[in-house]
Amino acid sequence: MMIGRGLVNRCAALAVLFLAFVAGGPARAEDGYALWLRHAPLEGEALERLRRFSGVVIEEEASTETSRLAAAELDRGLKLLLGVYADEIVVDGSVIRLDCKAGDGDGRFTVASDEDEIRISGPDKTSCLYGVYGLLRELSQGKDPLSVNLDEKPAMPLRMLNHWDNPDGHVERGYSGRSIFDWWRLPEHLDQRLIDYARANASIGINGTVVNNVNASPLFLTDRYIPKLKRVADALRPYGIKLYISARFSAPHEIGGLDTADPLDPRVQAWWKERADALYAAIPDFGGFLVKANSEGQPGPQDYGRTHADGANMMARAIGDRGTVIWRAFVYSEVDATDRAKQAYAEFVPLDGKFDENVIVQVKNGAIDFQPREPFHPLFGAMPHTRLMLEPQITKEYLGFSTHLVFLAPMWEEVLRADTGRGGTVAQVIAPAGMAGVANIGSDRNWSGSHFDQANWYAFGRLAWDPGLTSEAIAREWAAQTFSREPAFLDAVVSMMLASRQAAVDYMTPLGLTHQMDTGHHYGPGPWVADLARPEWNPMYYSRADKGGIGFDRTASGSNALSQYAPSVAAQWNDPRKTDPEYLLWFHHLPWDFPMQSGKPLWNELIARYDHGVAEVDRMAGTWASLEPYVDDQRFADVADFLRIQQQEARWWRDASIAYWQSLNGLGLPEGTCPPEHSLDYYRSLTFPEAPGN
Ligand code: BDP
Repeated sequence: MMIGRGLVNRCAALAVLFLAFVAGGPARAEDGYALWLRHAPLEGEALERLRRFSGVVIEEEASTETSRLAAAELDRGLKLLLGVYADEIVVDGSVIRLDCKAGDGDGRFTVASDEDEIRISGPDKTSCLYGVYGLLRELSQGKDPLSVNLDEKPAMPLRMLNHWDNPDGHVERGYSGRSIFDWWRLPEHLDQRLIDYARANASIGINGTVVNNVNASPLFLTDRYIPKLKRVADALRPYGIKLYISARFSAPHEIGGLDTADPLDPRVQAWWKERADALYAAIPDFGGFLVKANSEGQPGPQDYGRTHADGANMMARAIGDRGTVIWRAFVYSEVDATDRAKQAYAEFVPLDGKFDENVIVQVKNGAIDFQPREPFHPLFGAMPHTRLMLEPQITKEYLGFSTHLVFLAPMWEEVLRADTGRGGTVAQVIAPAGMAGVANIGSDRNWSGSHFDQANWYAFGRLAWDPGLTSEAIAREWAAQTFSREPAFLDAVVSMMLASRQAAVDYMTPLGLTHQMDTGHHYGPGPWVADLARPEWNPMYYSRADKGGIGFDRTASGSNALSQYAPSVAAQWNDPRKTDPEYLLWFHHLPWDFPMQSGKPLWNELIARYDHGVAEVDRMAGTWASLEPYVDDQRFADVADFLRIQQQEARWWRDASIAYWQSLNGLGLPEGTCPPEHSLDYYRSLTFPEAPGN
């Protein structure tokens, strides 16, 4: 024990604590860069318990680059948790032992504690990495080191981020600055941020990343980009993360000198094989290609009269057993007039069983597009001979960008737990493949644009590792690591986070309404938009609102999208009187006076929902205001500012929507209801040319 040092430090600690007490809040300024890995110093009993440990020991034979990294992470985390006591050496103290093998498996690990040591073990290179992060997660929440016992393995093999980042640094649907991938300075310069990105991802079990936009530039397939990609892949590898790229289907034609990209043309096949070989020569563990084909104007096999399976298999054969082709099912046609919600199912179900083994089909959570609430996509369960992966959107394109506080875990939990009626829940259907989240990460100092959007990145990784976790558990562990371990803080902030998603649904698109966002940027209300080139780009297409009623009839009397679900699932949504109100207008077109289960007419219920959303946001702002003593100044103020924006904009959503529905139905407002603040013309006149991410 270094007594002199210890004494000085102890006084310093007392002084800091005293100051903090007097000031009524933590003294440290924080900007959010450290994410949930900030490991704020422990206090009291938790600190005393951790101080018994004298160090980290790696078993010699288990020493790989990754386990050395894991040891360094642990050392760093412990130092932060011990705060001013970090340099004290406890003679004969207990140790934390890392004892993992060098296998290439799924990264399962155990953490076992007794009086003498904490032992982290497992069969794989990544076991100790995941074990270290698992232990630090517990310690950071103030748990007793001697009672940490974990035995974990990931629920699914692929836990990926999809970055919609363009080579020039613009991030499509990005609300947190520019891309973190600096292709201009690569390969010579690799930003430290990429290492911190890898650490953050590894800490929540993410093991793959697609570094460029699904609306892909062919540049990523050129020789010039290979060294750049290699530099990034080399940096991510020790953290157990594989690099993938989005591949542009027409690349053989655009950059390969061929006059076609037809997947059945041998020259095209040879081109892809040569490109795959070049990538694998530089990056032996290259993950593979993600492909958006024949969707929203992107090229694809249908341009040559071929199917999605023809296209996917051709690329999968170029890669062989070295990697995976992930083919997106987000398709809807320019010419097909059927309900957009039906089109992916119609195109993909007939191809079930026709995809090669190393192809995965990636399906968004719902059949339309990352809306605040959608029923689960009917493809889940409907392709039993194809590996399906779930694609949720972490970046909040349709949920108020990074300025609205919306915790997305409840939405994903809802989807993962949905029973497909065809052999299991969505979580069970995707278990052989995985989850890919559209990233919300950018160059902003706090990574995600807002402090609370970090929770969505975190929750995505945690749910992909273990879809059985509850939103509440995830919110609690995230908030304890990110802000404060105080139970009173946690109770308040967790309940605020859990209510936030329903609040957004209610002030934006209550009762199963969908896609009412304004054109292009998708920020704010635009329910009146009806003049865009393609019908399914217009909010009016989705609301079907007129004088007589509102909602999209997807039963047998309408588009019959309902028939794409298993009969047992469809049955619960068939009768509007029995349909869960959250999905009511998704499946039914109903008169404004339709009697709701609540006893209110639909019109009154709709207004009550908007009001509920607005009131919830006010409540969130009030909760946050009461938490000032627990949060450092900068982050407290950042969140408070954004909540003020959200309060105004929840009202804007409510008022603009009500004003528009009134212009159609001519109905008055129920007694005691506040009228919209402005005229409909005012709401329609608002434009936002500077909106980010477009
Ligand atoms: C939509 C986005 C668009 C994406 C598309 C996709 O507005 O930017 O390219 O999804 O997922 O929601 O491909």
